[in-house]
Amino acid sequence: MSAPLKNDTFIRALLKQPVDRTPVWIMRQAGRYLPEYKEVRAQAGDFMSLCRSAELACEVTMQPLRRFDLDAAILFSDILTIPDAMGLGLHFEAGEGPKFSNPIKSAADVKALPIPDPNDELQYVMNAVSLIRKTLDGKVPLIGFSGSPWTLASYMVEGGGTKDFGKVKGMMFSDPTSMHLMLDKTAQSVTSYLNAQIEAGAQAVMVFDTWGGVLSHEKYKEFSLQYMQQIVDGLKRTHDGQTIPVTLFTKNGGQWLGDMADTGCDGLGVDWTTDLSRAKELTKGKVALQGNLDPSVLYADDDTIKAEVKKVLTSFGDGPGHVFNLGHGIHQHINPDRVKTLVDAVHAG
Ligand code: 1CP
Repeated sequence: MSAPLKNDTFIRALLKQPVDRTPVWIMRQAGRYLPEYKEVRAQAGDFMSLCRSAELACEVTMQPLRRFDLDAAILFSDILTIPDAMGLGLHFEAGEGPKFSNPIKSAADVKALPIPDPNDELQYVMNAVSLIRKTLDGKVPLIGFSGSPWTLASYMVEGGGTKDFGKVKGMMFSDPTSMHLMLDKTAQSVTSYLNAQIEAGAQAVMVFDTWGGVLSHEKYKEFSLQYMQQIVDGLKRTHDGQTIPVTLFTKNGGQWLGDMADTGCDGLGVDWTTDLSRAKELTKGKVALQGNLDPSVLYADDDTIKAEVKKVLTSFGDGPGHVFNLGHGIHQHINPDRVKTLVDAVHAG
């Protein structure tokens, strides 16, 4: 048996149970805005070496928890570990973000795609999860995560980041059969990967659908939501006698919050373009809500940050089911002192 949680407000809020203060964590809370992260990153040499070392991944996961009174830790890894394990050859070019040496170009490439074994090619992630969980010793819960099938497919077909999504949308329109096969294989891979993270010690899981919001209404349901539904249906929802909450997040997905709530997930991430009071109406009390401060508020002074935090808390209003977060990841040029202001303001209420 592992140590009981000393602070379970994050889990309770996701299960819509009462809490005595609103829990808070920050998307990308471990990362380049922290000087101590940059030091470890330099020591590791490259980004994937940092992810592959359980000790270093654990160290950078713990860094933001030493500075701020956060209510959850998130595994330090990346969503692109799955395509890497499928053989696409992930690497990071200086200042350019992620790139794949072997992107998906044809129906034959899709057919040949393997479904990775999480306890083989991705064992390094499970090792990091176990070590982080042990190191946390029940301080706060550990979040495991993955990308959504559509978001992973975008990187797999584009070969890296993109502005217009031309290649992946081109494949979606011209060869929907191959696109569905790729999404189905990816959904199977994500499901077994997240279940392995749960077995290794993740106490909640989150699916990042960063690019679902570039799709039309019809295509979102067919090519993104359907496969997140497949994942929600396939996840272990209890482990070690504890409920494992599942959160879905589609950036720019405000109009689909009602459909997302119907998947049977526990929580939904909301970006800053949708007011939380509106998100509550759309989801009719079916799920908890996580968000949704504009990350750029952190460029402002302390008084402005406190006022903007208050507005988010007020927009959620009364009742359980709110996890405070940014509406997307923290920017790399933010001063960490401003993050402390934010976290303390959330707890002050
Ligand atoms: O050089 C560096 O140090 C790399 C920067 C970096 C970091 C800190 C990358 C490369 N990934 C990460 C960590 C990471 N990525 C976490 C860690 C845990 C935490 O939150 O503290 C998480 C959850 C992710 C998830 C991730 N990676 C997403 C989904 C969430 C989101 O922010 O939208 C996406 C889209 C990625 C891809 C990716 N990996 C890295 C970069 C720079 C990117 C974005 C590339 C692009 O703009 O398309």
